[in-house]
Amino acid sequence: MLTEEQKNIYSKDGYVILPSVIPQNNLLAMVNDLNQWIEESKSQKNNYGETKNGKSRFDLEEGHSANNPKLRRVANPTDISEAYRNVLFEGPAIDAIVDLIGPDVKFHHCKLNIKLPGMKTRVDYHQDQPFDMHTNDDHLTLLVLLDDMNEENGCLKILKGSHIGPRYSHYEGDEFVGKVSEKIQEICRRDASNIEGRAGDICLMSTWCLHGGTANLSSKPRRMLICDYTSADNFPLMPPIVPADETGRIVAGKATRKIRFREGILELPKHYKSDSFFGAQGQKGTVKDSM
Ligand SMILES: O=C(O)CCC(=O)C(=O)O
Repeated sequence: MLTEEQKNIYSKDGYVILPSVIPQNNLLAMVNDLNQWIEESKSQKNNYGETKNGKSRFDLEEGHSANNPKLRRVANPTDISEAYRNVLFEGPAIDAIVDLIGPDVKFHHCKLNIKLPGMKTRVDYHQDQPFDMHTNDDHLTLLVLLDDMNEENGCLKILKGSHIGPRYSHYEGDEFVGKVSEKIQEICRRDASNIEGRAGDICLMSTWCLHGGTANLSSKPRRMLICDYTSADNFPLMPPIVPADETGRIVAGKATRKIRFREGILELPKHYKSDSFFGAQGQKGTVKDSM
């Protein structure tokens, strides 16, 4: 499905954007479920909904209310929605992933990041693998745009080529803060490229890419689905931070008992207490959410 040029872009930059990959009916079904979850959140004051590790599934930004809903994250929508399973376990996005880390591919976990107009949620620069260390680097993050996304509504930003290294610490002293140091953040804020596109586009990004995103300053929503996959011979070095019912599910090819290792030194994260990584990064949620 990917051209040689697109594969080369992924190798060189650490990510590639593919336009119009998600069929319109799948996109609409996902957006409908999400609209319903936003509607349901209006009757809630604190984070709510159970996930596999006892954390809340629905994570609310500080100041959330019925009139001004601020649902910022839904953990593993595949646990509760067929619409999301239909896109993340089969179909064209999986075909594209197979071209980069296949033929045998495993699902790890997924989440929705939501930036509605007026919300403050931002994402400080980080790499994804330090949250879920694995035995090798055939590990990527699929981003599915559920809305048109650009600088104004808080698009994702990626530092080109940062997947090549170094592997940055996401600690401040002994505390796992889920972001890189201020010095590296500054470089990212200066040099990172905008990931802009239309609803239904996807971006495939190495889990070593430095990336983040500013708040939505526009009157349009910015909702994005984020999903991690690995090659089948890539094994987690720790229990997932956001475990899904289907973590480890083979979505292409076949399973293996053989583990492929990389060389080098990795720094394991700590499982943060808050319901989502926004708490670990120091952004306030509702009172129930311990930081
Ligand atoms: O939502 C965004 O703008 C960035 C999301 C992200 O980087 C993440 O959740 O890992």
